[in-house]
This record gives sequence, structure tokens and C-alpha cells, in this order.
Amino acid sequence: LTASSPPGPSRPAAAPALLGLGALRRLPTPSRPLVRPGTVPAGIVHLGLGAFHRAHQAVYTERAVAEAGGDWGIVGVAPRNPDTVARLAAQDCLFSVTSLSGEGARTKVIGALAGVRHAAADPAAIVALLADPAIRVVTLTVTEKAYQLDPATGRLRPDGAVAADLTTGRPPLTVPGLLVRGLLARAAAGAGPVALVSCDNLPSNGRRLRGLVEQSLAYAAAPAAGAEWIREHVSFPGTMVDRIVPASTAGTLATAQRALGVADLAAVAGEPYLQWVIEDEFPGGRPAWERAGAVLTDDAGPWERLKLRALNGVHSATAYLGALAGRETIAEALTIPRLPEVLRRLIADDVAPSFTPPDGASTVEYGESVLERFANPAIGHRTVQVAMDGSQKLPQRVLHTILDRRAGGAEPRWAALVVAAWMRFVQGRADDGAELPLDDPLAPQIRAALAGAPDSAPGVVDALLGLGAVFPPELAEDAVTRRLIVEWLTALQRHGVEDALRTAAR
Ligand code: CS2
Repeated sequence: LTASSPPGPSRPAAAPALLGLGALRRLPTPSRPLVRPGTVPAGIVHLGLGAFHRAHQAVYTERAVAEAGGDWGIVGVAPRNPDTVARLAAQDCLFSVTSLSGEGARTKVIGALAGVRHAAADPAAIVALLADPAIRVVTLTVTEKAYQLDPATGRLRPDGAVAADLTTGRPPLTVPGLLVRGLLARAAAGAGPVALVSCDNLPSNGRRLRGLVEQSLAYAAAPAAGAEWIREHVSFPGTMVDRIVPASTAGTLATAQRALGVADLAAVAGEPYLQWVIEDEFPGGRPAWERAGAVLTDDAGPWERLKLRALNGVHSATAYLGALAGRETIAEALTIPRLPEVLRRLIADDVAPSFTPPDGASTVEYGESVLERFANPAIGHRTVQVAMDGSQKLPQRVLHTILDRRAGGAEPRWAALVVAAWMRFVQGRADDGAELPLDDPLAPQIRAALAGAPDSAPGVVDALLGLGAVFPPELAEDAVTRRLIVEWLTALQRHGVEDALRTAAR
């Protein structure tokens, strides 16, 4: 006991002060926002308030406004989850981002958010916001599945929910429903041009978002003038987005609190690296993101293919093989003997020859830097987090590599391993028998396919290749691809990941 301890029974510790405008002056100088929070008028609506947005576009936008000005505050909209909105609202829309590396952590509060909304609580307010002339850019990080597209073809799923959003009078609940209702309201108000910017890891994400809006409009029985207005006044720039940002944990919040001296219940943490390549089509203007390090270009396609195939594809490979081998995190998975060698073969033999990288880039060198980033021990990215929603991720991450290599007559053996690992993962058991979660919007279809399949590697492969929403016919019907996947799945089933890789990488 110290001399100043109050007498009597000990009191519960007071809750720490919370991050908010009132706490700014108390923050260590390097942790303070680059702009005066609450003073930048809104110009952007962002859909999807997850950790990735807060550690990526919010960071770029704050810096761009600090460097070059502009009314580019972000109104962050959570489509479904009210938690983050409540936490941010209690903190005057402030949150911190911690950069984690082997050398330690750096935490900074970001002042980019001009407001937060929960779409499910008041969808009509979001529709009105999208029709507000002050808003000239709409960005999205809603994850692959929220686009309601068929992953194999990129076409809108004939989905009752989107149709109901657009044909009934009730407020829209799906992302396509919100966007289309918002754009039609904008057209009716003549509120000026706008850019819709997908920042999700979809292939040709700009084109897919445009297709989504056009196909949804067909449901909407929209007045022809509205559809015409949208064609003329809305752009869909493609992007490549990159930063490894795992879901926040209690540890993330504790690190932020130690650095800030106040609690931050909306804290996120990620790797120090970040990259953003954006097609420069912004009819209503945009923040000076290039001043924050983003690359503005005519065509993000080659960057996007590089990233989806050589980073995300390799991430998925590490996640499925790692989870099967009982590894908790991506960095731990890389300690599986031979796995780094196998991933290098995947990058050099299958991914690199499958497309032409952007000017000046080498896919193999890029792949090396990716493996270094994955090995960052401070990130703690869980293998099962990266493994989720595989049906939505496999096409652009792995299947396009296989299709392009098969078109060139090659046998993409390592890419086939990733598909086999996914097929074993979705059967729900790790090599040691532990249960693995199947967190995927197509889980019912995957389970049904497996339930009807003979219990052999060829039986499982055929059943899963029959999922037309994931595997396009030219892949599912290709005998070479099927053989490669069956060989790998047989080896994984008989020997487990560690022995299968040891034999294969010899
Ligand atoms: C990961 C990505 O969870 C996943 O599927 O592959 O979120 C990855 O961390 C980011 O795309 C990196 O930019």
C-alpha cells in the first residue's frame, strides 16, 4: 500500500478515459490526427466500416486532405453491424491504427471520418446521403460476398433479396439495393456526377461493380431517364488495394490503449506496408490521394492481377495448408517444413507465367516481398480468417491462374494444390482430426455436394468441381486439372500436409 491509498475496502478501478475530441490534447504528439477532426466537410460515403477500411482508405484520405485540402471527410456506413458504429460514435468518430512490425508498434489516431451510420437501422437515410450533391465519391469495402455476384461468372445472382430491395417499396437492405436506390435518387435530384469505387479484392472490381449496378437496374424497373443518367454521370474506377489488417482482438485494443493513454474501442492494427492503385476516373473530383502515396493510373488491371494472384492466392494457399496442419496464424504456417519452397514454386511456375505484370514489376520479386510480409510475427493473422469465404475468393485468386496456364498448355501443379487444400479444408477436419470452421456463404451447397459424394478423393473432387457458382465449366471439365487436384487431395488425405509437402518439394 502506498501512503496515499484510501482507507477501507478497495474500489473497482475506474474505467479508463475514452478516445474522443476531448482527449486529443492528451495524446502523445506523434499519435495525433493530421487534420482537425470534425472540421473537414463530408465528400465521401464509404460502405463497410471494417478494420481494412479504417487502416487503408481512411489513412490515405486523411493524409491527402492534410497535404492538399479539400472537402473530403468520409461518412462511414456499416451495412449490417451496429457495433463499430456505436463504438465510433462514442469516440467522436476517432480511432487509431497501429502499425505492427518486428521492431515494435506505432499508433496514430485518424481524423478522416466525418460521421458514421448504420444502414440497417435507417436505410432511407443512406439513400438520401447517396443523393447529396456534397458527396462525390462512394467507396466500398463490403467483402466479396456482399456484391451478390456469382463468383464464377461475375453476374448478379438471381437473388430474391436484391429483387425485393428494388421492386418493393420497403427500404433496401442489400448493398446492390442501397447503391441502386441511392443512384436513382441522385439522378432524380440531379445531384451531380459521382464515382463508385470498389476497394474489394474482386477481379476487375470496377467493371464488376458497374455490371452489378446495370444488372440491378434491370430489376428496378427504373425510369429510363434514371438509368440513362447513371450511365452518363457515374464512373466505376478499378482499384488494387493492399494492406494486411487482421480482425481486431482484445490485444489490439490493449496495445492502442498503452500507446494513447486512453481507451480506443475501435482500434485496428496492421502491417506497416500499404498500397493503393486507382484508375483516375472521378467526374466529381477526388482527394489528392497521390499526395498520400497512392498510384493513379489508366488501368489498374495488371496491378490487380499481380496482387490477387501473387498475394491473395498465396495467402489462401498458406491459410488452407496451415489450418489443415494445425497452425493458428499465417506466420506460424510458414514454419511448416517446405511450405515456403512450395509457395515459391507456386509463384514462379504457375502465377508468374499466367499474366503480364505491370511495367517494371517482377512477379517473382513481388512474391518474395509478399512472403516476407506474411512472416511478420507481430500480425497474428489467423489462418481460419483468411480461409473463410473460399467460394468467393478461389476464382480470382487461384482458378484464373489455372485457366490461363491451361490455355497455354501448361500443367499448373502448384495452383491445383491450393484447390485440393481448399477441398480438404471444407470437409471440416484438420490433419490431427480437429474441427475446422466452414464460414462461407455457399456452405449449404458445399455441404450438400459433399454429402452426396463417394468418400474417395476422386469422388470429393468431382462433387466439388460440380459447384457451378465457383468452378466455370472449362475448368471443371478439364481432365488435366481434375487429375492434378485428385493427386494432391489423395496425398493430403493419406499423408497429411506436412508429409505431402515433404515428398512433393523434394
Ligand atoms: C486476405 C486479405 O483475408 C483474406 O482473404 O487474403 O484480406 C489480405 O490480407 C488483403 O487483401 C491484403 O491486402
